[in-house]
Amino acid sequence: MARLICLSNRIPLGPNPSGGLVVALEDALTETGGLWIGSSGEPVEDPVEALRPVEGGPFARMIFDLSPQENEEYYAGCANSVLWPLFHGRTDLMDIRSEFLAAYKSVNRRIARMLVAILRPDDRIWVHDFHLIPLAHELRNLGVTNRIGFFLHTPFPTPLAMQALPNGEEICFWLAAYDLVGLQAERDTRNALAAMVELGGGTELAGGIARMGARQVRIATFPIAIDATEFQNLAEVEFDKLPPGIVKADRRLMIGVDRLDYSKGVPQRFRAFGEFLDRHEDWHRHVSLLQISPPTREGVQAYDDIRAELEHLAGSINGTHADISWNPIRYIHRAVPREMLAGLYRAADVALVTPLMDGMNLVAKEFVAAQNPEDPGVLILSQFAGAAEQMPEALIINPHDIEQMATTMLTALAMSQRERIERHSALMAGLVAHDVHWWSKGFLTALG
Ligand code: GDG
Repeated sequence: MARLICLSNRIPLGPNPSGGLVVALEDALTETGGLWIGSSGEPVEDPVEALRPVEGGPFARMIFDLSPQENEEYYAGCANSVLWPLFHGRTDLMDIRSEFLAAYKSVNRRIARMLVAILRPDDRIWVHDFHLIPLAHELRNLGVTNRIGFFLHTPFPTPLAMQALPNGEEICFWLAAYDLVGLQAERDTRNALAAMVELGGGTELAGGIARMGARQVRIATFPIAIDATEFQNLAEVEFDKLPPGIVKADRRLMIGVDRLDYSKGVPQRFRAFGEFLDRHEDWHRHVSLLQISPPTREGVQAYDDIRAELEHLAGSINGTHADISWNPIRYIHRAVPREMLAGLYRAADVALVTPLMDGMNLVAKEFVAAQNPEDPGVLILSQFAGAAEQMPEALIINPHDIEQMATTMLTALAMSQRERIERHSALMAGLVAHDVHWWSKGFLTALG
């Protein structure tokens, strides 16, 4: 069986790496004697130009280092301050600098050189996410003819938004160097195909194939997923271990779980909860919102801004409504262990998943999987999460419409048990049928 090589910006480290992608790829990597390659995450001066093996673990891993300058310009700069905002509809936050775009190319070129040194002719290569879009193009330049697939974890912008990037057409050209490009949702696949034609000057052929010059690439939707059964079992066990006081007979719990990122719509969610409390005094002391937002990308201005905004909003809503026995919002700017998270999802009556733009959003799927099927909670889900295409039985909202979100909070809290069960069982059936193993198998089969 041909060896599978996965590449991502960060590699899951530690003796027992965890996380959704590891679950998705572990089988394929171990079965094929495969390999996962990524950056060490610790910048070093004058990094050597060679992949270094990581000891132990269930499958082989190799890492490379970035220099502090590469980390600044390629990772914090191009990836986090240009491509992430662009791909999430925040062109206003893009910090376009020629040195960022140059570092993006040169780092991808360096990774390609290091990969070629260990590559076998029949290896299949699976590249993950926006940090590494040019990689296949750089590999082709070095004469690599292996099958190469790419999966984008974020949304794909419209061709109009792509014009905000000085080298928008180059992105299309880079994508054409892959054999297969996978996207999270149909909307993204439509955008990517449109960009290949409108910006890249390519031609769309039948079956989602784009032709650019001598190359043809298939562009298709592969919605990422979770191991729903495993998560359901975890939540059932962990619910019983929650500290006392989380579940209260006379108080309902709403939960939000998001990396602290401006794409996640948490300020809008807080405002909607404030509006709900303004409207419904009868719910005071009977509902609270637990928001878990571990920090990411600290030091990038837009992330410092969103943190300050959330602290201000939570303080202001609590200041207006709290009393000595009730705080409406508990805002936790720290990561909680995965096990506890599973228990908390199960304890919650309502999940607020309200991103302004999101590739998929796995929190929505985890919340549904964690519920007690006989007395499940209700998922409120943004129409702009890729997950909305697969989860129509959630209460779908527009996160820009604060009034609608406040109204939907009441709908969720007042929903009959029968309706909750009906919606949940339809959602859960979808999660079990289309789990993370279905996702990775689907992509790898299509890659061939
Ligand atoms: C990107 C795309 C796409 C969160 N807080 C804690 C914690 N988490 C875990 C969640 C979930 C994961 O992090 C977040 O996944 P999401 O999918 O919601 O969002 P991103 O991090 O933005 O991921 C996204 C995803 O890639 C996969 O393709 O769905 O659209 O943006 O698993 O549970 N985990 C722990 N403590 C926390 O405090 N342990």
